[in-house]
Amino acid sequence: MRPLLAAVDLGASSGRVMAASVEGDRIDLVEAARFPNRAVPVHGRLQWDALGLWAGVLDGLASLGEVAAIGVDAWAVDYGLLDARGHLASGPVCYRDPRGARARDALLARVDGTAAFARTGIQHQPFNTVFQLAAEHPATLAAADRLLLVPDLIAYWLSGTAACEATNASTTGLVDLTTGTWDDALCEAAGIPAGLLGPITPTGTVLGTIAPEIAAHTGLNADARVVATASHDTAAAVAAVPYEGDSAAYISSGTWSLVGTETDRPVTTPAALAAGFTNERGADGSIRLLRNVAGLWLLSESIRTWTARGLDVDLPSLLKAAADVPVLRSVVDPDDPAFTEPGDMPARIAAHCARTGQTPPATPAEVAACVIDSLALAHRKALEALEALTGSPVATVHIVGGGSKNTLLCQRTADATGRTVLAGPDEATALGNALVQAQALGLIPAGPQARRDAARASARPRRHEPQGPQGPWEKAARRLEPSAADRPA
Ligand code: LFR
Repeated sequence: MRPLLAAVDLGASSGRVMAASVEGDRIDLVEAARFPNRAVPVHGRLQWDALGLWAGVLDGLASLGEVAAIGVDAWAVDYGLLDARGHLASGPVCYRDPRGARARDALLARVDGTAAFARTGIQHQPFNTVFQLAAEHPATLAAADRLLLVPDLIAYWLSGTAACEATNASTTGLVDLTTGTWDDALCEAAGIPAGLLGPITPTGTVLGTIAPEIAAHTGLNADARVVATASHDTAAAVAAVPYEGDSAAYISSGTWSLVGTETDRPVTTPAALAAGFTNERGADGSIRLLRNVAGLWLLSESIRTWTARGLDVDLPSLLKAAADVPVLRSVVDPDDPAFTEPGDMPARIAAHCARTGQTPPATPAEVAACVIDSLALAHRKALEALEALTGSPVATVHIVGGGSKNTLLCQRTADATGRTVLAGPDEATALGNALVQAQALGLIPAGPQARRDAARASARPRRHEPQGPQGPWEKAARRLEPSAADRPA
């Protein structure tokens, strides 16, 4: 029988349990369960429903019968707090909650941000765990025994073992890149009690077998192991990029577009800080030098707004209609803070266009076209900045993740960047999650090369060649320069 692995992949808009069967040097994925996820306002904070996700995970696992192992990945930075008896004392607050931005400004007024970036490699995003923790009431932290990032929390509920997996730990903004351990000075400055953050667990560690109560509840085999896979979803996706050639970059496309490359050494210069790049830990200890671009969140939140108003919008028809809107009719900067929080996205996009002297999109198709072209343009800008930082030209761009199924986005990214785009796998996160588990169990050979070979054997990317001139994209990029935003409408 082929060994079966469960890849639990939790995203901002849905969670999945993927059944991954290992066949020789390749992994086949089948979706066993999918359940919705969203953040909701609770008593003045935007929170995730951790227990709802947990229920979805349990139901998905129950449908599998027997597995060799389970690995959990999720979005980064958010966490739950456990009390001294190991119970959840405080559930995860969503990274889109504005508390982080306020705490960031306060902390960076006391701490040298450039020096902190040089040590941790992590860009000062308002949602970083360090700023979320700085925003907590001291009494909340004093009462907590242990912090667990979201995937570690689920893995803890599955196995009873509290871990702090390395790829996701790096996103907290609290890990010293050189030593690979917590940066005590930053922890102290942010008011984080000693011991709240446990030891960092190497990626691929087998945490143990599932807890007996979980085996009983799900009907899974009692010897199913829980593996600390690359638990940051972006790290898992990057671990499964089927690179062709050396001069390739990746875009992990979903709620966010993570645009970057893999390097041996971090780039923590003031130029990297100014360009908005971050250095996260990869599955093999490599560095994921990347920039967070706001991503398809702008589109999913627009669809949510229209649906709430009773409009019947389905994604395939919307994208088909968007393809017929004149290219670059209007563009926005997806990273404008106005787009961060949940809300009426089409109205905010229209306001941004009006402010920058452009015709605001009026129909859903025009809004969708605006989002797609804006992302393609943002991808271009991020790749140019990446090339400038590393000094290495990028010839090919791998788009992986859910957004790789969006052929319009892939083609426009090829057009905007003037580079070949290789699209897929769309399940890169689950694939990377499963590949790291397979390596931990010795089902495929260790090391990045063997994993890439297995990723290539498991996925066949779709090719998009650039079409049309670059001129209009250059002109559009200028429309979004800071001075343009100040122009009267
Ligand atoms: C993508 C992602 C990004 C991280 C953002 C917030 O899902 O994990 O890598 O910056 O979500 O956690």
